[in-house]
Amino acid sequence: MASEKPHMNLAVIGHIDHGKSTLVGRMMFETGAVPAHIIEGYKKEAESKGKATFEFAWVMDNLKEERERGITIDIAHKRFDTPKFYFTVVDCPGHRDFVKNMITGASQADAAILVVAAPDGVMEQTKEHVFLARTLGITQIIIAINKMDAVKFDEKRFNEVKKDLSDLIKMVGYKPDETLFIPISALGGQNIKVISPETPWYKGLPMITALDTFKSPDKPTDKPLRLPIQDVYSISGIGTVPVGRVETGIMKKGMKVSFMPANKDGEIKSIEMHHEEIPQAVPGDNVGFNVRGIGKGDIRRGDVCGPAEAPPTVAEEFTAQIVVLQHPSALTVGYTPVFHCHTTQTACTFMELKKKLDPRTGQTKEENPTFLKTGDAAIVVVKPTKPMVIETVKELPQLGRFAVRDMGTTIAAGMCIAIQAKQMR
Ligand SMILES: Nc1nc2c(ncn2[C@@H]2O[C@H](COP(=O)(O)OP(=O)(O)OP(=O)(O)O)[C@@H](O)[C@H]2O)c(=O)[nH]1
Ligand SMILES: [Mg+2]
Repeated sequence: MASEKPHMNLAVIGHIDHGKSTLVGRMMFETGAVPAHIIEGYKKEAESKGKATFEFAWVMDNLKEERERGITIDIAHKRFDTPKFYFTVVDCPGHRDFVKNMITGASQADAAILVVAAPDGVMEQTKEHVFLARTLGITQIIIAINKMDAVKFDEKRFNEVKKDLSDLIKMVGYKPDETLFIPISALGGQNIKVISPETPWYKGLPMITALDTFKSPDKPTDKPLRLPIQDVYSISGIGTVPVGRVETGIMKKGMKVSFMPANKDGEIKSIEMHHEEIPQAVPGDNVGFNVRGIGKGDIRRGDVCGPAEAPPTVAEEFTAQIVVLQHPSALTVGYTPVFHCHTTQTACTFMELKKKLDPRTGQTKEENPTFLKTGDAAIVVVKPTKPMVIETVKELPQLGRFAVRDMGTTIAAGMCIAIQAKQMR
């Protein structure tokens, strides 16, 4: 059954072993999404395998290798409810070898919890994840200062870590004064559902209540329609039926639409969702629709449907801010990997490396660098090898973010900040 509550995709990020999976397991337990006997079972099994204290993490870490190594490798999706929202939680791995999986997780998220262990404080992947979260467009973040039991629930240590984190998040553009910092123990359960007597000095909200301070992701219905095509079917007696998810705007029956970069026009005859005809589709709706004037061969996956009077933007070139995650050597002008953006996969050439940025601060480190390597953030100019729709993150964030892949790995992630549009008509 579809829930009546608004839906939020929540990423849980932070350095390895800081307790992300344990926190997610704990929140699922406290909200009733996982029953006590399951945790009890994991507890016995984990103890017998020399992995005591991992019972909550095991709710998330289902892979055999994850359990043996006691780390998260791939992202996992789980659902739980608070009074206001239903959350799909994406538990991200903290290990540096699995940052690409963290990116996939973060790119699906509306908000994030950053988990930082009180004994360690800010570590390498704390910084990296914060920067990536910001680059990937996560604007809402709550900070959990975890393992407070391991520092005897000491207010002084909490304030030290909070201070370092405030400096860090401020550098990438989050506002520390508007951010909640919560002292918790994911393992012990303190300040998760209710405020614990162990932290009489803490005057804020417990974790689960704090989640309800997030603002629901707005349904961008006031923007022009953008529906990236996932597939195109030809159904006898009906005609051409493209399918896809409405990212922005509203699709209505009778509407005149354009498909770009195919540059084909048509009129919406009918819209169907879950095998029922509907008069209009809004952001988040996965629909099939029948268009008058379009043949099956005219459009394909990666084309984007928009209103005829405000068609999707086809880029001649675009300027992007990227973060290089993993490149065996150096990324230079002329390099042509595949950009994955909405439903399109298009090879694009790096035309210009404009500036290298400090990934921790976003400040310019070098003008016109000759190459970029793993860990670098940069502003670059990119040219698609064939026509492709992309929009600026400022106008239509849903169509402005991308991942860059080559030979089966994610090389970089980024967002489009300016477009030199191609004249289509
Ligand atoms: N003392 C204490 N230990 C904790 C707490 N939360 C988690 N841990 C322990 O920290 C270890 C790592 O926990 P995980 O939840 O697997 O950490 P993670 O951040 O998901 O790790 P990766 O997914 O590999 O990045 C386990 O031994 C947990 O029991 C806590 O509140 N207090
Ligand atoms: Mg984990």
